[in-house]
Amino acid sequence: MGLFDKLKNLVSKKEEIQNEEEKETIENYDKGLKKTREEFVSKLNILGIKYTKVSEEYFDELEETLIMADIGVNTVMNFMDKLRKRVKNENITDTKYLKEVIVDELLIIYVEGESLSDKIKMNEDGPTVILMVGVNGVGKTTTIAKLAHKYVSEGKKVMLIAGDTFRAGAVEQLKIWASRTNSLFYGVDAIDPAGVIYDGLVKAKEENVDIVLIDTAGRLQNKVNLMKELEKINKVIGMHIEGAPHETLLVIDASTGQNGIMQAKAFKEITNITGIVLTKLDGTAKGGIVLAIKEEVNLPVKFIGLGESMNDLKPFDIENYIYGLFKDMV
Ligand SMILES: Nc1nc2c(ncn2[C@@H]2O[C@H](COP(=O)(O)OP(=O)(O)OP(=O)(O)O)[C@@H](O)[C@H]2O)c(=O)[nH]1
Ligand SMILES: [Mg+2]
Repeated sequence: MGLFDKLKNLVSKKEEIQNEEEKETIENYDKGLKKTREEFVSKLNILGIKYTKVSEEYFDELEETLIMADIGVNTVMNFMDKLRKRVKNENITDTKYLKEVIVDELLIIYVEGESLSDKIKMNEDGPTVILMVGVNGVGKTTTIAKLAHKYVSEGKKVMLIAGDTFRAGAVEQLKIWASRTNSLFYGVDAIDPAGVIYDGLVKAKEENVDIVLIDTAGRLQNKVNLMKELEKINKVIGMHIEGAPHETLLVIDASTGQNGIMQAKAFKEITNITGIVLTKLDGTAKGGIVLAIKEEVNLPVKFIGLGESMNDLKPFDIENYIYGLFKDMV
């Protein structure tokens, strides 16, 4: 069975799902990826009407469309090479059929790197520590709130630690989120985030917390300073809980496109990032960035932000993503 047939099966399978929770998740993906889908699929359809036969002009415009969806220039180049080869080898002349090949190849980009785990690493004996990093305004604090909401509703005891001691109001903002999500909170207005985290973890252990979410300040003006600060933070965390932090999640705003890719590359150099949270997918047509992260940064996307409400953060799932992106094509 070709991948495009798999897509058709996937779409009908998703549309039949009865389980309330799964249904909600799929609706979320559907809504959250609407802008990308409409932009990308409608362009692809228009292209197919404009050119019924495969030609150089078709390839040029297709390349442009893919780049506009922020799939990433390198990814697009490799992709176009593969596509040209298939067109030649399989004697494809019809753009209607090529559209299926395009979806096929986009899926292959993902299926190929399947070894990357998108699951959160949980600590079996003691608190699981998740450190949230990223430049300012990308959505770190709200993502922490969404994760707290998720874990609390799963019956876990959650604590938020305000490691962002840099921005005025950041501690108070996290405190409000802690109370809204029924989480414990630790934070003081201090100069040294590592010190605050140290004290917070003492309290987390006393309280037998299951999950600790640590907020940090978003600064990348000075790479050396940030590296030193994160080193210090990591050392403090590791001193308290062996093997922690269990996850260091880099938050990226999807609407920043290639800039987000640059941030991922920079952060990867200065600390051990274990996964990406891609926020604000709902507000952008640049949803192709998921594929670019995979190819160009080689880090797993663990969660995606599909809106502003507490339920709008979802574990990244390739099937749901593909459904959200291509459901109108079948
Ligand atoms: N539409 C949408 N908005 C989001 C999403 N995630 C975060 N936001 C919004 O992005 C804005 C910034 O979010 P914050 O969580 O404050 O970002 P931050 O990284 O903590 O920012 P600093 O603390 O200033 O570094 C807020 O208005 C959020 O509601 C998302 O998935 N979708
Ligand atoms: Mg913040």
